[in-house]
Amino acid sequence: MEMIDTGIKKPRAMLVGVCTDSKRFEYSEASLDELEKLAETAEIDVVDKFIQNRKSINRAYYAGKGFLEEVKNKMDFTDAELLIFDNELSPMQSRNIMKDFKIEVLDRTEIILDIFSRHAKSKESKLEVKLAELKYQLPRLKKLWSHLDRERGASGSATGASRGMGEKQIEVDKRIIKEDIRKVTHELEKIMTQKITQRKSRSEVKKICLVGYTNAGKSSLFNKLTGENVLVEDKLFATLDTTSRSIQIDKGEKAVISDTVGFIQNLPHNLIASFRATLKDVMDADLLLHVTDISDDFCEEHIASVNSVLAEIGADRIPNLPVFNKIDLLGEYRVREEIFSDKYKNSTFVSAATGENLNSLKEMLKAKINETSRMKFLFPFEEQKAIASMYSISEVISKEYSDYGVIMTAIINKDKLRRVKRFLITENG
Ligand SMILES: Nc1nc2c(ncn2[C@@H]2O[C@H](COP(=O)(O)OP(=O)(O)OP(=O)(O)O)[C@@H](O)[C@H]2O)c(=O)[nH]1
Ligand SMILES: [Mg+2]
Repeated sequence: MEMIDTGIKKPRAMLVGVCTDSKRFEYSEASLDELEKLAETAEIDVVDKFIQNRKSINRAYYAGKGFLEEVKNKMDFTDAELLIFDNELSPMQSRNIMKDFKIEVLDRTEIILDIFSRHAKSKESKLEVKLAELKYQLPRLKKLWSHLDRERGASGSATGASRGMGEKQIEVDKRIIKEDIRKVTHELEKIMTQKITQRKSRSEVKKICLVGYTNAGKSSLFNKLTGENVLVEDKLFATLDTTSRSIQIDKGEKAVISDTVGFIQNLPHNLIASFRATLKDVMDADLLLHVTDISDDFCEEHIASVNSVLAEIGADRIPNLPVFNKIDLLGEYRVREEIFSDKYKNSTFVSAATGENLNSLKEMLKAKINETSRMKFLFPFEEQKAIASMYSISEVISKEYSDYGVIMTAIINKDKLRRVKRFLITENG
């Protein structure tokens, strides 16, 4: 579809970040560049950006008051109406800045939520974004209604018996939002249940999932591996909905591979929690392909951010193959490839753009996918030794108690299976 210029002016914004560790100044700069890219994806014009070096975060304003005054002057001078912070602001901080500097304020989380709501296509991801938005709003209602109390302020009842109008309105709104959260959560639970039923019916097929930092090239690799044509864009969070396709791994043997939402540093906790249905595909995978843009100077920080989200959703124990993408952009930094191949076990270096080394990636996939399996075991309670041994011979994903014994789901190497095979209840648990 062709973009039509509606003539609507994009909001003009300035960006600010705070650096509390001077050794990490370059990283703060990279983070602010990333915020600029996020803002552009959210259709905002970035006029200028600033970083303040300070010992610690200002509790009331996040950045220093004097620094913000200077920025406010620059905003007036350039007709910028929006100030965007590179971190999540507390409800109090954003309220104070709006009130005392008379400017519109947004934070990193709100920009990410805005992009997510623009890019959500399926019923599932739309509900997930809605849930994250509601959870973000709940503690921030005061921002919208405190003016009612300020207006009435002086005329307030001296008996102290009545609360301000704003206060009452907040109570009403809180109730509405909580009710909405309940409804959306219920809808998502239904989707989760459907997913679990669907999964059972195709559980004999191995599942591979592409994970990684946003813009790393996951969708590009997905297309190369499957011959599909999912959306690839030089934008952050181009993919929000999971796409799965079956691929041929070996003669006659098939696996399902999924392309899914990317991660970013400081991904709001609420957003991750709200994306449980989408991230279920990651949690259920037998093998993760962790895709990283090796041409980015901060790619190791990206790997750490992705790993921390994986840990948060309990997917950090799933076998994981590092895939370094965009080697065509390395130029004189080709040496990075050598350093990383020593540092990251089983890593592959590819270019989804030129197709370089994609065959090695397929070979690696073939070798790895059959090495381990996700299986379910039932141990009678008296088999304490066997239960304990599971932690050394496999990656235990879950452990539950039932009337018959301990049920464990674990990812286990084929050659270790012999020792606990008699407790096996299902393959691909
Ligand atoms: N030069 C080069 N560019 C690449 C390569 N792989 C992907 N790209 C570009 O990188 C950008 C992001 O690619 P995507 O495949 O959309 O990345 P993604 O990881 O799916 O991103 P999100 O869905 O936003 O998380 C696009 O502009 C791609 O054309 C590569 O190997 N080399
Ligand atoms: Mg993508």
